[in-house]
Amino acid sequence: MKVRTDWSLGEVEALFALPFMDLLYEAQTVHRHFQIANSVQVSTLLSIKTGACPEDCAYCPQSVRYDTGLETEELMELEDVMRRASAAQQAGATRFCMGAAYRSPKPKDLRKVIAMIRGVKALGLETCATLGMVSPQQAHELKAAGLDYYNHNLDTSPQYYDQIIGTRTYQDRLDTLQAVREAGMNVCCGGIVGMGETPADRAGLLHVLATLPEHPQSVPVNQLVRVAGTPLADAAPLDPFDFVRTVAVARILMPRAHVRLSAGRGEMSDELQALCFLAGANSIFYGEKLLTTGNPDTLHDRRLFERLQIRAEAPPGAAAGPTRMAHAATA
Ligand code: SAM
Ligand code: DTB
Ligand code: SF4
Repeated sequence: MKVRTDWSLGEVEALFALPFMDLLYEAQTVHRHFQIANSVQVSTLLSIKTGACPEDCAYCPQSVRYDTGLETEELMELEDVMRRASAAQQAGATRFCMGAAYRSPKPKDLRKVIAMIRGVKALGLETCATLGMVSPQQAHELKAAGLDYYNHNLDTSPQYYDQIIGTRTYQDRLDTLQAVREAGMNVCCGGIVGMGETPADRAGLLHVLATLPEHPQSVPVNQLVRVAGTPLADAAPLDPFDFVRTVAVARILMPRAHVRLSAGRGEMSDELQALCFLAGANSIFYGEKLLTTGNPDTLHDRRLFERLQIRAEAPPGAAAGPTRMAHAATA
């Protein structure tokens, strides 16, 4: 088994076309070769700047163009972010991801975010940020501040992209990913399923991700959270097995990546989540809120890990051994 970046679209489509059980068997086989079985990485999200975003992403409650009733919030103060990061760490998260509803960060905002990154990093957490488009210069500044991961999603296939976003191009996104990669940061890049795309679009998205010059280190697979007021509020629900298929194909194509079961867990049964773990998902967002929408309650997640005998992945550099997730009421 080797890691490839030369997948053809036909090969990706053929994986999607496999009988469900054959696909899961192959995904779990790849998983056990490249990843630690029964271990799931735990990240916590915080929206450090909420709403009033000038972009028009059709799925997003934070776009200024849609009336979703969301309360907008200016960039948070450093001390508040630090309090939330400490709470997330106490609760067992090993990575803290700060999200801001920007098209791209302005210099004065970037300076403040950089102070947050330094602070969170000093706690011993892995740091992640998602701030929209960044230039090569900004990517270098973020790297110098100690940012471990930058999240920037492609969201869907190149073909379907225009139906979802009009204010920035696919190439803009690829340029940001290149800037992040060349600055030496880990890339966190995935997409959303359940936006009315076809199976060919899901294959198209994973094909682009798996043929980047280097695979993203993290691949979030989000299920659309349908938010009232957004253009996708009434999108037809996805067949849950198609969600699982997407996770499984991501695992097979990008064997070393952490595949994250991201948005949408709140609407998934425990059994469906277990199938996603079997398909190769090995990261989740833990904490009762994503950015603006809900996530499963932490007690429920801890119980789920116990019931499935899943361990929370130890932070990098920590002594080997099982880690436990604690109560995250304040995270
Ligand atoms: N503004 C920045 C950007 O777009 O890159 C960072 C924040 S943005 C909210 C991060 C990601 O969240 C988006 O790329 C999208 O994949 C995901 N997302 C946003 N709204 C979502 C929804 N309703 N359901 C699922 N995923 C969503
Ligand atoms: C990602 O792929 N999913 C997260 C994270 N990256 C930033 C965001 C999910 C947002 C879901 C909608 C919301 O809570 O606003
Ligand atoms: Fe803005 Fe990001 Fe939401 Fe798009 S996904 S509207 S860029 S916050």
